[in-house]
Order: sequence, then C-alpha cells, then structure tokens
Amino acid sequence: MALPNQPLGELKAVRDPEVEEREVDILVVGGGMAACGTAFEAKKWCGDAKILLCDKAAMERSGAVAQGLSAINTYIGENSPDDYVRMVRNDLMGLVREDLIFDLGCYVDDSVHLFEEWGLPVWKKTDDGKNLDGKKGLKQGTLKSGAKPVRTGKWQIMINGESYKRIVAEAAKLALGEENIIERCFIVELLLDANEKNRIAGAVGFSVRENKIYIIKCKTAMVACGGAVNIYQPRSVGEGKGRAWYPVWNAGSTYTMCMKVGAELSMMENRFTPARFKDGYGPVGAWFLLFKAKALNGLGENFAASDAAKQELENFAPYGTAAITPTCLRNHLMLFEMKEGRGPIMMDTVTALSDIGKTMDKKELKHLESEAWEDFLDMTCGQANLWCATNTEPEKKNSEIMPTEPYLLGSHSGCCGLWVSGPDYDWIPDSYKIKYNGKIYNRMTTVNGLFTAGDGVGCSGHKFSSGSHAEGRITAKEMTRFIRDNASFTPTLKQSKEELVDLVYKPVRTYLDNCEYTTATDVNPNYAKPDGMALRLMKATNEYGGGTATYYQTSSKSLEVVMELLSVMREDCEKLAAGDLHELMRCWEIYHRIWTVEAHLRHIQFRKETRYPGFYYQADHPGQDDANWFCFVNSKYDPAAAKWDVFKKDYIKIIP
Ligand code: SFD
Ligand code: AMP
Repeated sequence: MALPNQPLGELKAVRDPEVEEREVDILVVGGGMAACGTAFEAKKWCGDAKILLCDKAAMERSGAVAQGLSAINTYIGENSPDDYVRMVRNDLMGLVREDLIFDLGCYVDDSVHLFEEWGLPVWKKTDDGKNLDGKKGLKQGTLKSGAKPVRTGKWQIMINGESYKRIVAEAAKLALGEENIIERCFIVELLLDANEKNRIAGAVGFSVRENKIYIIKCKTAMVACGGAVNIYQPRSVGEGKGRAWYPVWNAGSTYTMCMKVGAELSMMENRFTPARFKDGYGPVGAWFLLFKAKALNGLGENFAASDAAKQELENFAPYGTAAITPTCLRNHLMLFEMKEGRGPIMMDTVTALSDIGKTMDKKELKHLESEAWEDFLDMTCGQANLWCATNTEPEKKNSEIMPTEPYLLGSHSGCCGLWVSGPDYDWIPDSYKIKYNGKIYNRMTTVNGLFTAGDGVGCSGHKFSSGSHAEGRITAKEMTRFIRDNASFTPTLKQSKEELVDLVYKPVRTYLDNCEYTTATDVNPNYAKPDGMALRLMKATNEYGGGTATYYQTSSKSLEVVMELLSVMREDCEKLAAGDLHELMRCWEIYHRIWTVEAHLRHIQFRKETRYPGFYYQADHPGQDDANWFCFVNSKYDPAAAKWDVFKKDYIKIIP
C-alpha cells in the first residue's frame, strides 16, 4: 500500500497537474527487453523521424529482467529455426503461429551476439567439456567467433547475468538518446485518430514522480509493457505479499491498452503457471537441465518416471509422449501427486550436486556450489535470501517446488497476447497477414499503425529475453516502413486536453473531493483505494477463475460468478481514489489488471475444453477436444459499442 501523505512520504497528487504535449513519429511504450530492442534498432532505419520512448520505471532495472537472469533461454546456435518451431509447438500443445516463431528464430541469435558485444558474460564450453563462466569464459572468444556456449537444454545458454538489463538498457539509451526517453511515465491509454477509423494516433500517461500529464501524438506506436502479474492470489500472503515470480509492476497494460482501442487478442485463455521453488519463486530450469536434478514426491519417488505418469502422458499424445514433456503437463504430473496426497514435491538438489561433484576436485566442487547460489543471486535473489533464512544448503538439504499462481504472458512458456501480422513471405497464409493500404507490416496488430512485441505478441511463446529483444528490433524496421509509406498522415486526437486530464487524474479528484469525510484516509464510503481493489480481484480470480484455491480448476458456473464480480469491480473502479502519485499508479494498474483478467476468463469460457492441463482445468470440459477446438481463440472489444466478441480463428500448420 502507498505510504500516507507526509513530507518524507509519497508525492501528494494535486487537482490540476501540469500538461506536456508532444508530437512524434514513433512512440515506444515500455522500456523492457522488447522496447530496448526497438530503441536500439530504430534510429538506424528511420533517419530524422522523431521517436519517443516512455517507461513507467527506470530502464536500467525495469521489467522482467530487472533483477537479472542467469540463462538466455532462446539461442538457436547449431539448431535450426524450423526445429525451434517444432519445440515451441509441442510445448504449447500444438496451437501456435509458426510464421512468427520461425521468423523470430532467424533473428534471435543476432541479439544474443550483441549482448555479448555489449559486455554480457556468456559461459563457454572448453574442448574437453568443462564449463567456464565469467572472465574465464570470455577468454574462449565470443559466440559470434565460434566459441561454444554452455548449453543447459537444447535451446538455453548460461550467462553471468545480474547486470543483463543494465547492459541492454545502456545500449538502447545510447542508440536512442536520453532526450528521446521519458522514464517514470506510466502510459494509461492509447488514443485513436479522430479522422481515420482504426488508426493509432497517440497515447496519454502521467509522471509518477511529478504532477504532470503527457499527451503524445504519434504516427505509429509499439506497445511492449510486458505481461500481467498479481492478477491471482499469490500463495504467500502477509509478509510474503508483493513477491512474485514475474515482475510485479507489469500489470497487463499491454493487453488492456491495446484491446481498449479495438486490437484483436489471441489465446488469452493460455496462462503460465510455472513450477517454482516454493515461496522464493526461484526458477527451476537450471536445476532440471544444468544440474540434472529430479523432482521427488513426498514418498521420495521420481514420480515423473513412473508407469502411472507415462500412462497419464499418453492421454495427451502426441505432445505428452514427445521427447520433452510440455511445461503444462510437467505441472499436471506434479499436481496429480499433490492431489493424491503424495506431496510435497521436492527438488532433489542433494543428489544432483553430489552426482555432478563425483568427477570434480575440491575446488571445482566449491565452484559448483557457488554456481547453484549464483543461479538465484543473478535472477531471483529473494530465493537465495530464503535459503539463508531457512538454513538451506542445497548440497545438504532439498527444497520444495510447487506450481505458483497463474501469470499472463506471451514471451515465456505461455502464449497469450495480441493477434499480429506475420512477415511478408509467400509461404505465409493470407489469414496470418495484416495489411494497411495494401501493404503487410510484420508484428502490426489489427489496429493500423499499432505494433507490439515480447509478451505482447500472442501465439508465439518461448521467445524469452533474447527473442523479445529481437522482436522489438523487427518492429523498429516495420514502423519505419509504416511511417514512410504513409508520410502524409497527421495524427489528430478525438479528445480535448481537458478531457484527457479529467480521465487520468479522476482518482486524484475523487480523493480530494472526499478525503476529509473520514479520519482514516483508506476507509471512506465515497471511494475505494486501489489496494483494497487488488485484494478483491485476487480473491475472485483465486476462488472462481482457477487459482491455487481450487488446484487451478474452474467450471462454467464459477466463470459466470467471476464475470459478475468483475463487472461490479469495473463499475467500482469509477470510484478509485489516489492521494499520491504512487496510488494513482496503483489505480491505473488495477484497472489494467481487471480488464486483462476479464479477457483471460472470457477466452477460457469460450474454449470448451482443457487444452493446457497443469495450467488450468475446466471441470465441465475436461480433456482436449481436437475435433472442435484445434484452433486459436481470438477476441475483440468494440470500444464504440462497449461489446466483446470472442471467436475461433483457423490454425494453419506450416512446418511439418
Ligand atoms: O529463469 C510500462 N525470463 C527469462 N528469459 C530468459 O531468456 N532466460 C531466463 O532465465 C528467463 N527466466 C526468467 C524470466 C523473467 C523473470 C521475471 C524471471 C526469470 C524471474 C523472461 C524474460 O525476462 C521475458 O521474456 C522478457 O523480459 C519479456 O520482454 P518484454 O519487453 O515483453 O517485457 P519486460 O522486459 O517485462 O518489459 C516491460 C516494460 O514495460 C514497462 N511498463 N511502461 C509504460 N507504461 C505502462 N503502462 C507500463 N507497464 C509496464 C516496464 O517498466 C518495463 O520496462 S526463467 O524463469 O526461465
Ligand atoms: P524455467 O527455469 O522453468 O523458466 O525454465 C527455463 C528453461 O528451461 C525454459 O526454456 C524451460 O522450458 C526449460 N525447462 C525447465 N524445466 C525443464 C524440464 N524439466 N525439462 C525440459 N525443459 C525444461
């Protein structure tokens, strides 16, 4: 909750903020991996065009990579882009946009090579099979010059990545110029053109550091505000609240802002419910793949290798029986054990480290143990803290893992997002292309001139940090082409300056009008504080929308109930109140979250099957139903009529 207003606390919000109006050619919303890719690439192509990037936080530490990462999960290297498509398709149970994934696979390595050039240490393999990290790894040469990375799985490589985001942001800032960047600027709505239907013309946002509103006109925009976090009740409450796996400050802005101007969403039913180290949210990939650890049930059994597990996976062939079990089905097996009373699930770190250590001398063993700690110190330092707090030495004591609360994202092991155009190749079906004035613009949404990347792009998961950056770079070129091809366009906003100020600062005015009615500023019959609204949302989704409360199960009736709760929440959002700028940000975040969750649940409601067991279950539609549902589910919100339309879209297989 925001600090109360006091001289040393949050900055008080005032009734009438300053207004700054800008007009640019290209607007980039977000400052994460994708936006940094766009920022790095744009100037090279667009000449004198004016660009502006707005990030709600400080780019050096914003978004999912804020704390750093210890692996780059997409590096094609010796593999091929078509094989990359097969991997993603299998992991996401068959339904993906193969054009987008293939296209990304062709470019992603170039971003990884750039990261290394900018100073990111990548682990290297020696000829005799040893791993070298940090400075030692650098001596082997660069990936581009042929040095071999340390592969964990087929696609992932290890890095010393605590400063990963700083490195990527520095390059983005240098390329774009600080004068073209506004940090601490939260964009709240996109704006359509007054004269041309379905054409992007700008955005409005506010500073979270001073009482100021930004009204920005643009000819084209790229929105990459990441995924949606804190939409379901986390397992930890009280002292653990605020900790999550994905970045807490990504509030579904990408999906809400785009859908509210009429952009088509796709696969919003898909969520990611990652298995993580319990309470600290430490990722499991390095443990499974690099350290070759096994997950054990409460009886100490390697349940994933049991005959019962094999049988269960056969129900989901061909995905379940593939060489690598899809992420949702790995969860499904874990949940099966837990529901049968054979929990908790433990990561057997002790055996894993002891097995690898067998071939090592004392010094190498010590280094191995420090790598185990560094995996978290580089990426999720709260997990390392938790290990300290619970006297956990991974070589001596196993740690519990557990599926977390659900997240919505399009770049990790999930694939919800916007329906976008594929590239202009003849092998790509027409239904995957979006045209404007007869021309195709790669990664453009169904709103003309509006692009997205990273977590924003639907149907193409497993891009991760590197792929999101590469995708941002793709949009930079396409946006340049878009403004050149449509040079005569002048953006005109529908709303007046006053209307936009009224919209953005409404919660501030509601607060100022009513705050003197009670002595406790959080309790007031005339308004609702965002913190309370956040708890309401999480309770509703957790209990009815397939949260942890019900082992991720929902039903037609539960969905009906949660839809009603959401519509009342949306009504009550009219009464959100903000006493300071931090709270104003919280108001807009919760508003974005509620809309995003509604889209998610509407999609689940529409798809009458359980396509992703382990991520969610529909009690009255268990199992996959390929005959009826081997298709994408798309939706579109009509801003003028305030109506949703949810519909099927054909999946087309391109790569055998
Ligand atoms: O271990 C507004 N990710 C991993 N990727 C990897 O390559 N390797 C890993 O090891 C990965 N793992 C991992 C990962 C993420 C996290 C949190 C952990 C572990 C703990 C995933 C990647 O990080 C992810 O795929 C990309 O970062 C996605 O990029 P992008 O650009 O789509 O999102 P972003 O980086 O979060 O940036 C969002 C930006 O938007 C800003 N923002 N700005 C203005 N107005 C608004 N309304 C805004 N709302 C948000 C944010 O400030 C930010 O700049 S592991 O689990 O597998
Ligand atoms: P995570 O740490 O769970 O986010 O995973 C990081 C990467 O490793 C992702 O590409 C995952 O798909 C992959 N991964 C994690 N666990 C496994 C596993 N048990 N088997 C195969 N791949 C995995």
